[in-house]
Amino acid sequence: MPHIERLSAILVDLPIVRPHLLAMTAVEQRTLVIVRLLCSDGIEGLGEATSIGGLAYGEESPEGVKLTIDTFLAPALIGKEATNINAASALAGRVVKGNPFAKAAIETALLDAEGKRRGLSITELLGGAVRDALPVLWTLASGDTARDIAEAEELLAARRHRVFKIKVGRLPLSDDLAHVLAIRRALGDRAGLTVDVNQRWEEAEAARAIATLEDAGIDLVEQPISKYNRAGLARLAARFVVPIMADEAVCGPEDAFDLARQAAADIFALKIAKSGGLHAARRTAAVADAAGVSLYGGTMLDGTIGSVAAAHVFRALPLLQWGTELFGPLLLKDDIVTTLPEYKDFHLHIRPGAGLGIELDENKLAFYRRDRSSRSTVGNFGPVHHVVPR
Ligand code: MUC
Ligand code: MG
Repeated sequence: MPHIERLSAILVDLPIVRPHLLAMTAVEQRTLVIVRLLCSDGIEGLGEATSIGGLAYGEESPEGVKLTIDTFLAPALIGKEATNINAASALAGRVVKGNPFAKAAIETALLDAEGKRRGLSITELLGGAVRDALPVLWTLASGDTARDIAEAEELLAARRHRVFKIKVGRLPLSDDLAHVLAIRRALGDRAGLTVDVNQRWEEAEAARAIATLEDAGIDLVEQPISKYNRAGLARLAARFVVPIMADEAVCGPEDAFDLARQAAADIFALKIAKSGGLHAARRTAAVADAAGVSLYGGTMLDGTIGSVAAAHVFRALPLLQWGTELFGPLLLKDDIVTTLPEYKDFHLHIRPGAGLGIELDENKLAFYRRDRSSRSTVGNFGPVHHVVPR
């Protein structure tokens, strides 16, 4: 049986197409942790972890993920069987409490390696695809109403996205609502719109704001109040017809169970990173299904490896009522992989192939890794693949 021979975590800093403004932080670039897991049979698995705004959004940073892997997870896992992913995940859970992003990156790499070994995609390892292409929205978060509208128009015309998530919570409530209503007026019924508050409103202002958003025909309201105020989420979910989605509040299956028990959300945003891995995300989804809560395929603005890993899970879910937001690769101005997913006709299509179906671009990795020895590597790689809003 092949064992895990080497496990490394590489910090990579990538430029993005425009700043991405959320309630709690302005994202100016993306830092990814790329996991390379080499097995004794010569097969290498890839994984990725990332965060939004360092520690501004959640409790794990890329630097912390690297430290957790280098210091705790790699020493425990090296020498262990590479093909027994459940045993490796259980061991990771024993030596490290919390740190779901680091664990998800390692489980991704183990599944990628196992898929390559067996000649199967990760979706196939998970039992097969229920759907191939995934609906994918785009987030309007430039911080400027006119620019958001122009961006949406361009992406509608390119048939890349027809649902847009609007980030609010940075501005006074009346300004935020004016921003959403202006986008609604401009796009009319040509696009679906959702709103993500990233926990910023108090319950009373959320109630006022959601009444306006509901009247304006917004499709769903994401994490309007603190993730800790589950009773408040339940009151909002009971009060309004527009569905309330839990994002920061729902990480693993235990959160899903408690939120469902309290009827605190109509929809869960599922993410492999916050669940702690691909299997844990599936367990979270199973709780939602059992409780009658709908599912949405979320992102931490993952790069291509993280997004494609999530796509493999989302393709295999029995139910995925609200599509996905796996647009992270499109936010990047340049990438460190050669195999890019395809975005067309409002859907994400991942490439066929064993494991993740992704190859690293070693030159770009050498250029963008934070610990590169010098800038001597030529960095003028030209534009990436996509129709990119500017
Ligand atoms: C979040 O809270 O949803 C996902 C898409 C996006 O624009 O921000 C992230 C995080
Ligand atoms: Mg969110």
